[in-house]
Amino acid sequence: MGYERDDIGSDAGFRALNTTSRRGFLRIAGLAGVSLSLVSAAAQAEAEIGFWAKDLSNEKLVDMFRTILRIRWHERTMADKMLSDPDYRGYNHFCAGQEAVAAGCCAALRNSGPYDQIDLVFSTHRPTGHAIAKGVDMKLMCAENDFRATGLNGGYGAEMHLSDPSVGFVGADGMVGPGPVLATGAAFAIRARESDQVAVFFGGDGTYATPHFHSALNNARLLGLPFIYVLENNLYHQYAHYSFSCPHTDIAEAARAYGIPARVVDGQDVFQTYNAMHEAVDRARAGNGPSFIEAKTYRYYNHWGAPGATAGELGAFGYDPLAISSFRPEREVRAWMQRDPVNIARATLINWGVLDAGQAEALETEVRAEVDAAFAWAAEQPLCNPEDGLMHVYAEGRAIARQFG
Ligand SMILES: Cc1ncc(C[n+]2csc(CCOP(=O)(O)OP(=O)(O)O)c2C)c(N)n1
Ligand SMILES: [Mg+2]
Repeated sequence: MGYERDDIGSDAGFRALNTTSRRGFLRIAGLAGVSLSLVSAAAQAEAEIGFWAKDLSNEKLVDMFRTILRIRWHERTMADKMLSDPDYRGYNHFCAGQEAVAAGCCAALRNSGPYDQIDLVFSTHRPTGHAIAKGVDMKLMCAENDFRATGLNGGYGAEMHLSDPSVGFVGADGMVGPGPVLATGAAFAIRARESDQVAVFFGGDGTYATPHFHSALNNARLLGLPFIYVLENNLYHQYAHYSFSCPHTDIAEAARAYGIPARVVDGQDVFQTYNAMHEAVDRARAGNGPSFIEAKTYRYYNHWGAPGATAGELGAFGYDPLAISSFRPEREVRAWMQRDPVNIARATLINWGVLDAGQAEALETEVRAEVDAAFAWAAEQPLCNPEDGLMHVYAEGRAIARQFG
């Protein structure tokens, strides 16, 4: 069954961050690569990964922390709205706890520029963290998620159909499975155009047991595509532990079977996810084919909505009333919350002398104000019309029957 639950709380790396100077930490990091606090023996054995984050400017490092905070406060504000505002209509698959995967991976991508040069992200049914990290406008996303006509996609897409080509966020996808096939198709087009873009798919541990996982990886390897599969292993698909559908402890092993370089990283540490993604992006842009990153992570709330949660409090505790085949023990949720991506990023930056505690707090206050303003703006937007739900579904006017063009 996955990696041992006891390992989850044993965060030697986080302790190292707290007790060593930046220089000392970097020396250890240089020796140990990404595997400081890592959960997988396989990952520790492959500690040759470069520690790219040490070369980043302070501004870029703070920016990654800001992204984590923006995702986190978007999550918490939305959960509180659901629990306390009867007029709120949005639904959500919360990603609180998983922010460092989206933030670190997207920080290594090209997120602005013309559509034929920007890197592309294909997301899942749990898309809001990826969307924020890729640069989607938070106000427009808040309006979209609440079915407002001025939202990102006219208010008829909402959370599971968010899409913003202007930042290379191709979109969320309510179907578990097809995403990597779409992304490898895009990667094929990128290669055909001789562009140096990369196509990235974020997918859960639940995607392992779909045929798309295997065919996408197989074809990406055979064709040497600029494709990166970021697998967010949060241990569960809906209410079942991933060991119900996958025989591997590290799903990365499956990618290796297709001949694809694969890393297992601590998904709670934004600098580890950044490092692994940096390496994968370099490989893809150089024409050296696909990569696979498995980020071990955890979601604090339940599968969707915020069942079990309390307004103003982070996490859903206790027995999940919607559980079918399994449930998440309260102790497991609390253990993962000890390795919170916000705290890890903040502690690292303070330890490195990039920020002091006061500056970190001021940044968080600023982000909370931004998120509050985004939700307030969205709440004042006009609602969409129910009939808009069929917009762009059918062709307008006559469609001429034809075959082969
Ligand atoms: C083809 C398909 N089957 C079933 C579902 C219902 N469903 C929605 S999310 C989910 C589990 C996904 O688990 P995972 O890939 O681990 O992602 P996570 O929710 O943990 O982020 C399932 C089965 C679906 N959306 N699509
Ligand atoms: Mg999962």
